[in-house]
Amino acid sequence: MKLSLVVSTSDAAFDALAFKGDLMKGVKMAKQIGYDAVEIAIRDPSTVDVEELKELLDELRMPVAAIGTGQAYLADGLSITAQDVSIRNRAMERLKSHIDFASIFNAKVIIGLVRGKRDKRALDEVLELFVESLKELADYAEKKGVELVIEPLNRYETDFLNTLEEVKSVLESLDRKNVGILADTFHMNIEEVSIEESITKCGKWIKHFHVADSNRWAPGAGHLNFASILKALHDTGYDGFVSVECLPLPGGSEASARLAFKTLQSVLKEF
Ligand code: LER
Ligand code: MN
Repeated sequence: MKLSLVVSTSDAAFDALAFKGDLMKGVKMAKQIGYDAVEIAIRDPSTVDVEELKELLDELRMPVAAIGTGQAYLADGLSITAQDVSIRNRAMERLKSHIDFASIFNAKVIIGLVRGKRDKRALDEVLELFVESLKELADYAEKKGVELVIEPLNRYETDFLNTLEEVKSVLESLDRKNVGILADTFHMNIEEVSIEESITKCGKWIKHFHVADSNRWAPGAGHLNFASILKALHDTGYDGFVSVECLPLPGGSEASARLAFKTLQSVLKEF
């Protein structure tokens, strides 16, 4: 397993990002601390200078673990389950542009907040829209060699697909090989009965992993047991990135990214 740090383009609305504001600065800082890769949260790929970014990443030999898409929902209100078909279509177009972007960097694309909310609609009705949209995106991504990861989110951020098991059952019926689960310790700490048992049960579907401590501060600043969580993940055969997505706490962006790195590295060296 390798360590990645979430960095963001300058117009980030989501605040659980260690390096919000200056993408290039964030990438350089991640490299300097010792991270193996970055994950980039992007509202709209058309706002990013791809050439400049690619040049820097090539120079630093930093791969891109994944592309986050939640800002398309938070800042622009786009959702792939929106009742309004024009919003849904715009969400699909935006995510296809995220997939195009990801294909350049050999990165996965995250479907988290951009799935939207039920907002009092029947679960079946919303899941039907979700599956229809997801199949279209998975087929588009397949042609580009890109994998999608669905992130179970806690109940305070969305009102469907909150647990790993719920996402797993959607994926079992989807019949698409390039879609998996993104498990995030912050959300699991709220929603799962046992973080370790859920990881073990859904292990074969986990294709990406986010870490923050219980308070969404850097790993090491709360009360999650990363030794047993990462051991459970390791035992599933997972060999992907462990990506730090935390608030810039304690001590700001750099201090929190350093603490996260130190905490996780000391756990991972045992495997
Ligand atoms: C994103 O990865 C996440 O964890 C959410 O809480 C917000 O998008
Ligand atoms: Mn996350």
